Amino acid sequence: MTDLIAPHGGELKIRYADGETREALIEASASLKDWDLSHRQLCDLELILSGGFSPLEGFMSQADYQRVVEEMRLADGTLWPMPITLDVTPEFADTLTPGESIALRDPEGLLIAVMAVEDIWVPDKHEEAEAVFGADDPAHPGVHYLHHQAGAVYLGGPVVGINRPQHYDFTHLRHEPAELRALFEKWGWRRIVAFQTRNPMHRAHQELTFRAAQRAQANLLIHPVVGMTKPGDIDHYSRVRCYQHLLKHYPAQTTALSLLPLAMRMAGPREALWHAIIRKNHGCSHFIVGRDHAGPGKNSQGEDFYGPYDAQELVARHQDELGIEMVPFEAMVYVEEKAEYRPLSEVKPGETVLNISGTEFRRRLQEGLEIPAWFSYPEVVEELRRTHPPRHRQGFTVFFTGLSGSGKSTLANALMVKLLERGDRPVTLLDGDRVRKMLSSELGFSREHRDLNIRRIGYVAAEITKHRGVAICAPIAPYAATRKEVRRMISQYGGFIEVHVATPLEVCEARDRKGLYAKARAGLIKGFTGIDDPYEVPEEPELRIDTRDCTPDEAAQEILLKLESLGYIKN
Ligand code: PPS
Repeated sequence: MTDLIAPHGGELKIRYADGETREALIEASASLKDWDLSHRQLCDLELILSGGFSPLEGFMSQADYQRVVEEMRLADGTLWPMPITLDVTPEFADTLTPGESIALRDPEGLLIAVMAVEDIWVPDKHEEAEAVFGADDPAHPGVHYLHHQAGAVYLGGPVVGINRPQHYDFTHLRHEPAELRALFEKWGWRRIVAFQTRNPMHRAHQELTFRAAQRAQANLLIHPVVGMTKPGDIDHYSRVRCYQHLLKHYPAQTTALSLLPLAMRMAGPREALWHAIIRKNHGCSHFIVGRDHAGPGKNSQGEDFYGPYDAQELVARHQDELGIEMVPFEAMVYVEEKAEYRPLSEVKPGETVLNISGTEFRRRLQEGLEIPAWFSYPEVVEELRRTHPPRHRQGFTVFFTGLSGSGKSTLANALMVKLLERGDRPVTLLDGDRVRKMLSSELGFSREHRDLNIRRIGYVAAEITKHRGVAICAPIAPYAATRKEVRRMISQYGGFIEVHVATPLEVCEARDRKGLYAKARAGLIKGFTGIDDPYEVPEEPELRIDTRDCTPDEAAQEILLKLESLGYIKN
């Protein structure tokens, strides 16, 4: 392992083993317990190993963690605002004794590092949320992750790297801190200002970064996060293609693009401080902190978690010991009369300011509306339109739910035929009975089996939706929580329209097409939905249809109208 001295302060703790040590560790790992890293843990580990998180030498000990949470400092007093811990399940933790080493593996089983477990403890997550995120509010994505995804027990201890985490995308744009520092030296870049982003960059960002570089008399490093960002963000593949287009709009040889495999926490001020330290480790001398840096949006009360310039204030307060200089920037806005961008405070009275918020931009993309040339570059917009088409070109799922005999299959078939008649997209029908034959033939009707069945349907429908087709599902799907899960799985790729086929039990039972209600009443079938197994009525479906009130044709028309009003079909 090598420690490099950075041109802008601090040593780089590179944690990869080489030669004999590596061979010996690989051999020893055969008898170690394995921990399969989550995506976030893999991102953290990659930056620990490469020195991006210097001076950390592993996942934090309890003493480091505690002081970081309380004071933003490691136990030795070094400024470090973010807990970096290895969270595991209590079951796994119970098998360990302090002093033992464990093998850290990626999802494919590749050995990434060996960790010497020194500390094992149960953290107070409420305290962590309050201190690190400023609120124990699940509306905060970092807090949500902490309570719902992170394991209950933390492990701390140094790590030694064996294999670099594998990346197959944009490999020419990925640089470890030492590589970036070497490139800066080769290019003769002495002052470098880094720009952090998790979003596509438009003209305002180009203006802001260009001005920041001028102000700092520095070269510019566009350093976007491609590890984990805020759920719902635009995927990094599309973003990187946009950054590549944008690069052409800077003067030649002044600006570079490099991708950072960071898992963001959206912790606003603390996160800004952390981002600055990471950029220092990557050899940068300056770091841009803009308005609402790493802001997570609104809290449960509908208010912003942090003030717009809280991040700048916190970084300014620690400027002297940071070893990297902040370049604070306020929002850049477009002044219509002058056809130019300016910082908000430089707008003169009477001038017209134009701005399109991120939310408004996404709406315009979704609805295929105009995005003006003053806002973004045509190549960038075209790139985003290609991967984020308007709703009428996205896929969607119509998810029928209702009692046996309520008419789900009839409606699903009628809808399928009408959509096929239109010919806009390929249509797949995942009818309850057919799914039970083709995907779930081994399953019965216990709660566990029903859930598994619905999850399988959700998975297939999500894939179809992702590929811009139409999935029509028609299972009973009696449990609200599972339907909600399926909605979440599918909505990230396109539309999810839940249709409650609300035909009352008496009517379904009177119809009893398959004779199953009679059998259920006679006790010949156990756990029959509506008889001796619950059906949880959907609270807010997109549509509720009672088949007593309309023909299948009318019901299908009603669904088509709904799809039209939501923008998924266009006449
Ligand atoms: S679930 O709960 O969503 O997994 O059910 P699903 O896959 O849609 O399967 C429902 C069909 O299976 C028949 N069947 C039962 N339904 C409910 N409860 C029990 N115990 C049961 N046993 C068999 C029934 O014919 C359902 O068909 P539909 O088309 O809904 O009438």
